[in-house]
Amino acid sequence: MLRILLICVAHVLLVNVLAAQHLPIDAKASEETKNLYANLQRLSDQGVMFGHQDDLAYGVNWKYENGRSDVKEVVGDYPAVVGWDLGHLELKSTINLDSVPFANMRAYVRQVYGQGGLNTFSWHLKNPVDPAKSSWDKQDSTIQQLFADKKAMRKYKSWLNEVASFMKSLKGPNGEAIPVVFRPLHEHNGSWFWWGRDHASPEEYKQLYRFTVEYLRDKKKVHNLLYAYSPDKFKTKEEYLERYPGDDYVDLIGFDVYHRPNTADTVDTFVADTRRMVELLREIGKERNKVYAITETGLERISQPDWWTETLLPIIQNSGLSYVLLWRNGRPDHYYAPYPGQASASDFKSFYQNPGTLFGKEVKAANLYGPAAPATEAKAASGR
Ligand code: BMA
Repeated sequence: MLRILLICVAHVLLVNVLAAQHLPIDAKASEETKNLYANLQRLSDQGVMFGHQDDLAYGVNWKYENGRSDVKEVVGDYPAVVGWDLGHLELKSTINLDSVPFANMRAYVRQVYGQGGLNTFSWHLKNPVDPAKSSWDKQDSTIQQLFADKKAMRKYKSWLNEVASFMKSLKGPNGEAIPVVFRPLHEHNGSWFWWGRDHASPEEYKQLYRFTVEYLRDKKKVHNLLYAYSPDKFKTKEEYLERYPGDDYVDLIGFDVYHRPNTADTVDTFVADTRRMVELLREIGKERNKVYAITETGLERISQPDWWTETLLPIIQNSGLSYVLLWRNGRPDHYYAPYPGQASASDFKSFYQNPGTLFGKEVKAANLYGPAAPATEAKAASGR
């Protein structure tokens, strides 16, 4: 009797340990990738990492100057997360669709990793059925044609081969593959990309997402990726999950949402609507044991000087989000993070100081790629 009881207790303990351990969908994920995934989960209890697209590559009025970052020039610290885009890698171009040289990108990824931060990748790829056309091609039935047309499929596979070699070429100081978040086929519940809602059925989208994961993971044996699923804004859980490829294909769930003030979208409605989406995401994340994030956001040109503490902070505070990524500082009329002298710079400093936000120094202290230790106070450890 006692023996049976002990076996039962041991079983319960084992099940709990396994459930608590967050494992990526790739059973062969590298050690650092597994560590990263468990640490993302752990760190999300302590604060939300701040991210910025192309942060090290350029900012408002500068380009490709080593060590620079608009964020750092305002708060004295790099973002915790930096986003990159692989668009045009598929064409074997040496620069991406926003002119970032892929050779530089590789070096920036290494820099972020060396600083203990996280890299994420989106991919504004061309249309493999009609490669002259961009991501923004609105041709109906592209996915269906892709699977029906051998030539188009060969093209898509050759593009994935480029992605696979690029991802494998990301190496840390000891030759280890740098783990990154890959967020393919994003904003698919909008219809502005060829993989979008009006151009494909839910099943077709899922088929393409699954194919993409399986090709990179199983065929090309890329083992340093965490996969993100990230539609645009949504209203209900059902809508969010309509095109979800399944728990075996997704590590991180997120969504993209931009603040575009107009008469219908005041600060209050934007905060309330977005917070609601975050709450739905939190529920889905808990149910499916997935890390969750706001994968793109921002107010273009940050015309509201207190946007950081009055709009973004109430959305992300005590949310369990892993990170929030602001879009790129592309041009003086198209930027989403402040730079010195920008109207929201001083408010951004308060946002930085808030205990709920995590930047470069804090993630460095959290050791994202090391064995997942029990929760520690990242803020305290970083000395901020
Ligand atoms: C959009 C804009 C474009 C850019 C694209 C891909 O939101 O920033 O200028 O080319 O993202 O990065």
